Parts: sequence; structure tokens; C-alpha cells
Amino acid sequence: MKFLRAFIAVALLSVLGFIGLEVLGWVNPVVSLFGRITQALGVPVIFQALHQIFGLGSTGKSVAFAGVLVGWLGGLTLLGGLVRPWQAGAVVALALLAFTPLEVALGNGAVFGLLLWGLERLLAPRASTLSEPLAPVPTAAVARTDATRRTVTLALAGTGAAVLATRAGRLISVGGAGASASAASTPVTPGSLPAGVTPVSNWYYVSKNLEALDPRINGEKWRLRVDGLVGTPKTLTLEDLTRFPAVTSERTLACISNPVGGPLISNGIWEGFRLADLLRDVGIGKEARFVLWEAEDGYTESLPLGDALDPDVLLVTRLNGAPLTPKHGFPLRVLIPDRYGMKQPRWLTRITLSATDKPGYWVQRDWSRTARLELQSRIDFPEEINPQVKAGQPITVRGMAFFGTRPITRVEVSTDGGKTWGQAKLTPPRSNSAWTLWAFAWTPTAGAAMLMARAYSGSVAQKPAERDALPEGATGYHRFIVNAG
Ligand SMILES: Nc1nc2c(c(=O)[nH]1)N[C@H]1C(S)=C(S)[C@@H](COP(=O)(O)O)O[C@H]1N2
Ligand SMILES: [Mo]
Repeated sequence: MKFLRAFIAVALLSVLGFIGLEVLGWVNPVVSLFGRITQALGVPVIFQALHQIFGLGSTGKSVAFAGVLVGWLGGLTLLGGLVRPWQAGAVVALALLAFTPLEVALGNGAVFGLLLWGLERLLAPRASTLSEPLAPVPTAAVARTDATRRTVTLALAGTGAAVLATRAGRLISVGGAGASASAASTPVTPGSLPAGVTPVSNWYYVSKNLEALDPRINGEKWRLRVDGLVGTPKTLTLEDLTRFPAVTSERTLACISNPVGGPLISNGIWEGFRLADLLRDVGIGKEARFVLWEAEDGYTESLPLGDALDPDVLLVTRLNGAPLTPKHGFPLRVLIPDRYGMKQPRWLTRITLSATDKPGYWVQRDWSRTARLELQSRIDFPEEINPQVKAGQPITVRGMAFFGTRPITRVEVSTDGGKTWGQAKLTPPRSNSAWTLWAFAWTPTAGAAMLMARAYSGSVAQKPAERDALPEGATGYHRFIVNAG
């Protein structure tokens, strides 16, 4: 997280630097660094080698410059990730003094320090389920990191960082009664969401696309093609979908690349209809074994037909009382219980029944074929980002636990690094596929304490083994140190 932040800061600094160079003719630190390095190491040696590889011409130079740029980005990312903003700024200023004019060195150091400092404030590393239910307006920002996976997206995130930062919001739950998950439950109105429901403005976001290149679909022109091994292939409009019986369901959506304790999970009230109703309407061919999904952005996924006919598999058009936003799948997205988000396409455009399976977009990239949810829990208060508490003052440790349609039956909390565990109080089940909120009373004593949480679903216990998200989803207990002063 720190390194992502540092990378965004150095990316912004570099973009500013190059704009300064192009538009105003400022001295650019990377260009100066390039000059200094090539001079110091002896141009002939380096360029001879590069020329041998790339031939004569400007390619070698471009490659060398790219190398210096990568070094600059990498070096400053490391620096910014390892030390405090002002220290990183000071180091940059001092280092640049060696080969750039005073004002360039100081300017770059100061801007880098300020960017780091500002991003640290803007990009809190997690979304908390249970912030104070006061303001219905997002107050701070949450970084939507996607751990190990979309490196390219992350690399490009630097330039989009300003947009990201302003659009990001902290997850805030707004007071109110619990929601029922039944097909008949009353639709919600945005602005009056029950506690524990994630406002759309704070919903986590993961996409294979750059956000700016995500589909923006015109609802009038959009069509859903249903074909393959069906009785009658059909092309449906948004209007056509309204004739299927409406279903409202509170569901939690989680990304498979979410690290333990991470922010890539949200809970909302969805409205749509059953996939089974649509498939029966077009007629299911005898040979059909798989549902293949296609989306506007070229995303593909699949689901065995047996699973797809589960009445809990929905096609949804609304979230939290409003039509899906373009970012979160307008006009239609798939919801499948007990699976991570990657199995559930947004911007759906085509459903094909097939006798054979076709690995989906992330499956082709070595992620899980089935993407079944792991049992998970997270501590939301105290916040990992700000683990300060007052000694001797009772607090309520809070968080969530989630295991798809399997109920959370117990959550345990440790405040001594796992030596002893106490039982948390669970809020009543909110639906058959939403996270469970929990609370645990604790009076910190002075000093450091290691907080940990673990959840159970009947006889199934959360896996203690720390496992990376790739390829089957992260496991391990959420843990961090809080300081009581
Ligand atoms: N068409 C399409 N659908 C998609 C994706 C995508 O990139 N394209 N990403 C998937 C992944 S990995 C996740 S976690 C969820 C995220 O949905 P959200 O951003 O609305 O939370 O969408 C899924 N559906
Ligand atoms: Mo995901």
C-alpha cells in the first residue's frame, strides 16, 4: 500500500516534471540524471553495448533513457514507501543537488514530499464497514488496490491518481434497520441505507480495464443476446427484462485478489431477476452443460448449467435503490452466490448455452476456475491505518465476517496475538448471502497489543494459514498491532 502510494506520488511528480520541461523548459531531474549517469559511466561503453543490441539510431538511447526512468520511478517508489514523506522529500532534494540547480533539487524534493503526504491522507488503505453513522457523504478516500494482479493497471494508475483520489471514498454505513433478503423485501432508497450496506459511492472497484476505458453503455441501444443451445435464440432490450419476476437480495461481493483485511469487498441491496427464469423463457437445449457469459469489454466467464439454474443466481439492474452506475456494470450484471467477483461479469451483453466450457478472462490468466469464496473476517475498528487507542478506556472492536451463503456462527477476537480468544457478538443474519457484522468489547491496557480475528461457519473454521490471493483467494487471520497510550 505504502509503495503504491509512493509510486503514484513519483508518477505524478514525473508527469509534472515532464510537463514543466515541455511547456516551460524547466530542468528535468530524470533528464539530468540520464545525462549524469551516461557521462559518469562513459557514453561509449554503454552506447556501444546498446548499439550492438539495438542497432544504430535512437533506439539505444531511448532504451537507456527508459532504464533511467524505470530506475527513478523504482528508486523513489522504494524511498517513498520506506520512510516518512518529509524524509523522502529531503533525500530527493539532497540527491538532486548533485546534478541539478538548487531550485530544481529543492522544488522536486518539496513536491515529492507534499505528494506523499497528501496521498497518505487521501488514500486510506481500507474501507471500514462501521465508520460513525453520521454523515451520509464520503469523507476520506480509500485506495482500491488490487494486490498482485493487475500490475499494468497499477502502473498506469499513477497518471490516473488524481482522478482516483478525488473519486475514491471511504465506506460509510448509514444508520437504519436491517434489510431482509427475501424476494419480496422492500426496495431501498439511496440515502437511507441500513447500517452495514455499502453506499455505491464507496463500493470497491476492480476492473480488467483502465477505469477511463470501462464501457459506458447507452441503455437504449444495449441488447442482451441469448443464444447457443437454446430453444429460441433471443435478443432482449432493457425493457424486455422487466417482465421477469423481480427479486431483491442483499449480497456481499468480494474480489478474489483482496488481501486478508483488505478493502475489496462491499455489501449492497441488489434488484434484478433470476437467470433461471430467463433461461426457461428461451428454452434450455438438451446438450447444454455450461453458461458462457460475454461482456461489453470483452470479459468472459462461465458457469456450469447446474449451478446457473440455482434460484440465487441473479441478473441485476439496480444496486441500493438506483440503477447500476456505469462503473459498476450498467445496465446488467451477474450475481452468483459463493463465488468471488471474477465469476460475475458486469456490462453483460451475451449469454450462450454450450456443451463445453470455456475458461474465462482471469482463468486464462491463472486465476481459479471455480473462484469459490474462502471464509473471511476483518477488523474494521480500530482501523489498521490508525491503530491508536486510549489505555483504560473501553472500546468496541468491530468488523465483519463473510462466507457466502454459509452462515457465520461465531467470531473470535484476540487482543494478545492469539494467546487467548474471546467471543464477539454477532448482529443477526441480514440475508442468506451478506456479511455478518460483529462487535467485541475491549479495554486496552497501556502498550502495544496484537489484534486478531477469526470466524467460524458451523464446524468450518477460518483457515489460519497465510496464503496469497493468487490463485484461489487469500487466507489467514487479519491481524495488526494497536498502541494504547
Ligand atoms: N465485464 C467485466 N466484469 C467484471 C470484471 C471486469 O473487468 N469486466 N471484473 C470482475 C472482478 S475481478 C470483480 S472483483 C468484480 C468487481 O465489481 P465492482 O468493481 O463493481 O465491485 O467485477 C467482475 N466483473
Ligand atoms: Mo476481482
